[in-house]
Amino acid sequence: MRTDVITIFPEYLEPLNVSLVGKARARGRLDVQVHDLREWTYDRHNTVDDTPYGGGPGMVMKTGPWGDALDETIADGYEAGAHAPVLVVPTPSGRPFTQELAVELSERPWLIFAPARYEGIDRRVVDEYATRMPVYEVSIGDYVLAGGEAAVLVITEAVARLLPGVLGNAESHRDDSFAPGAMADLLEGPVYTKPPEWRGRTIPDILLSGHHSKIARWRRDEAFRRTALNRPDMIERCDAAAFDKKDRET
Ligand code: 6GU
Repeated sequence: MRTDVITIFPEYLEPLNVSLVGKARARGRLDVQVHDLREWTYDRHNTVDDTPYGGGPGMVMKTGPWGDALDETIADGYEAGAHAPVLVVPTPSGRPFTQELAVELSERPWLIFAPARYEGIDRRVVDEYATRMPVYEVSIGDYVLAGGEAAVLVITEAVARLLPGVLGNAESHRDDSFAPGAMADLLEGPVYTKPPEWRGRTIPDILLSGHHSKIARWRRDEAFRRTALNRPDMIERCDAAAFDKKDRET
């Protein structure tokens, strides 16, 4: 996969050199190109924003730098052999970023991120590129960040770990909270490792029993409990009949 990130804070994307994403890049599974939006400004002050039409607080990012940056980034990507770009615009007014959307994006060969600062990007930029490629306006949650760069980090990490050959063990995302399949619709429960006792705290006996079906049942009960506590909305949406069926099986 190729990703391009166009930003006025290239150094904000430094964490993409670290940990799982850094390894995916080092192994050649992911090519990340970070670009400074101000390279596409031609005035003395490298202006990227201006006051909003219609008045109001804050500043709006200008069409000119974004259009030139996107055109050149797209042309360079094609030149390098990339194809089928999609534009990802992080914004608190976008659709929710979910595991399902992470999977969808992980199946694309080329993502171009356009994170905004200030009050956002002039609408005409999204409208223009939407005629040329799929555009995903994405929010990472119901709160307001100062800019989309942190969202680019979040989305890139969620997507990169789904790429073939990035996680050591393909099983590693089978039981993920929000993964379709085994523990679908439940959050993950607690986990333990050695030593068996720490500061007087032991681990649940069942985990030492070697009784695999009972352990699986216990894990599911714990997952259910944690979900009920932290995400009651997910319990309301879940399929109670499917749980009852599984309980009869185990
Ligand atoms: Cl993607 N951007 C900003 N600025 N704030 C957010 C967000 C994105 N998602 C949630 N809040």
